[in-house]
Amino acid sequence: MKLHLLMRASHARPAGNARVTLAVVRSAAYLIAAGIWACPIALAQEEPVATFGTTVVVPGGLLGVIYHLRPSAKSLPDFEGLNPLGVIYTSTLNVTPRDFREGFPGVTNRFEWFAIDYSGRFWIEKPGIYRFELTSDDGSRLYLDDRMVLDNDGVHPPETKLTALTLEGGIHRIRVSYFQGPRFQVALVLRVAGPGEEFRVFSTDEFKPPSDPTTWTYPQITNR
Ligand SMILES: [Ca+2]
Repeated sequence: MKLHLLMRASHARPAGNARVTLAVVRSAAYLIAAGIWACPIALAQEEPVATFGTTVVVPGGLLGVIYHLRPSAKSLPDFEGLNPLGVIYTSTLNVTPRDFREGFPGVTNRFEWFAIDYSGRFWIEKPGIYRFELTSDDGSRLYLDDRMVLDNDGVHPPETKLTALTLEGGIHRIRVSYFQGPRFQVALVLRVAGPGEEFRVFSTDEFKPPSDPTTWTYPQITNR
C-alpha cells in the first residue's frame, strides 16, 4: 500500500523531475526492506507464512509455531521432534484456496514444505452441538480439548472435512495442525456453526469469555 501510494505521488509530480521520482522509489524500496528486516530472524530468512498470521501478538488469539519439513513429506510431522523456527499470531484461520505463490509475499525460496501448529483457547457461552469445518491444502487436523476431532491430513488439493460435537459451556482448548507440502496451492480455513447457527469463519474474538470473571456462567470449569 505504501509503495502504491508513493508511486501515485510520483506520477503527480511535474514531468521531467526524474531525481525526485527516483528518490520516492528509493524511499518505497527502503520501507519494504525495513519491513522485512523488522521480522524475527527466523521468519526473515524465508518468510513463508505472512498469510497465515502476523508477528504482532493477538491477545487471546491462536499462536502458530512454524516448522520446516523435509521435502517429500506426505503427512503432518511429529512436532515434538522438530525445531520451531518462529511464531505467528492470528484470530482466524481463513486462507482460502489460492496459488501457492500468493501466500508468500516478499522474496522467498520456501513456498513448500512447512508446517504450522496453532493452539489457543476459546469460550463457549452457549453450550450445545457445534459443527466444525476444516478446509486445507495440504494436510490439517483439528483437536479440541486435546482430542482429535477432524483428520484432514495428507497431501491433497483443497479438501473439506466436517464434524459435529457437543461442547460444554466455559473454556476449551483448540489446536489446528497444518502443513503445506508441494505446490501448487495452499489453503487453511476453519469454520464453525453453533446451535441453530449458520457457518462462519471461526474467530477467537467471537469466542471470548466476558471480561469480568464474576459474571462467567461457567466458573466451575475455567481451569481447563
Ligand atoms: Ca499444496
